[in-house]
Amino acid sequence: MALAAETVAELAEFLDKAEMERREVTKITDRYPEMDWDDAYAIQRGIRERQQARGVGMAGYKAGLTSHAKMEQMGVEEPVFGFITDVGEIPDGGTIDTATLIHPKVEAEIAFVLKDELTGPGCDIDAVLAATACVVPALEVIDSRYKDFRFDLKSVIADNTSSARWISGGEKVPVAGLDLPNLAIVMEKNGEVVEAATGAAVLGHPAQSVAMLANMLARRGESLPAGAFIMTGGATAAVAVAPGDTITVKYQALGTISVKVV
Ligand code: 0L1
Ligand code: MG
Repeated sequence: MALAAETVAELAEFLDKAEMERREVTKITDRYPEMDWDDAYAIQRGIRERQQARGVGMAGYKAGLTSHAKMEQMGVEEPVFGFITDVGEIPDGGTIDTATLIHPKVEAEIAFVLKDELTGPGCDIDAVLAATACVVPALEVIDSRYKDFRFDLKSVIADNTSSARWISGGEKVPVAGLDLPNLAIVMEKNGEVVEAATGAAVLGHPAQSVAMLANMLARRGESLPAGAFIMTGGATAAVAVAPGDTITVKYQALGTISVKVV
């Protein structure tokens, strides 16, 4: 690690408060260009510990930057990961309250629920599918704390990969018989189609995202526990939303998620 423990704690407080006060900030590597990957994840962990200390529960994991195009754009070979919380959950049919957010965007995802623990290294798609209880459709609301979503990778990891809210709904479907790479997803905003994708947009197969997450956690001595809920990353691009919008996402074989924006 390149940063002192006090600096890591100070940056976790800075980003945690920016989220609570819905205040845009500039990317933290401007002030600390020497920050390394371990520092970035340590700051993210510091945010998680601050939230847990005020009673926020962890609801699961999220992978981000899981499309090859986005990884290439950012010059990385692996996705990034973060956490989602119980207070960030919005029910299907519920509302995204923009008064509590900075500049929200929504992206359609496929989520996995595990029945068995997954441990890396060497975790692969077959191991993920064997350990999966079901898949469910999900919608992530990202809301970078950085002004105009301007960041570099280390800054965004520290900022819990822009995590803000999440919605799950539709059907809980066992993986057997599902063709996840070819599963079609269509996002409508106010009745107009704005995004369309298939599951293959996520690393060729959404289970690959879970496998990579298990392998990345293994390097930190962690695993994905049985029962874990994992959002595998945006299959569609992220779409900006504003009060008055209605977002509906239709997932082949998995049902529909709808949310209103106020
Ligand atoms: O969930 C995501 O893919 C977001 C990762 C962070 C980058 C962003 O805010 O677009
Ligand atoms: Mg996402």
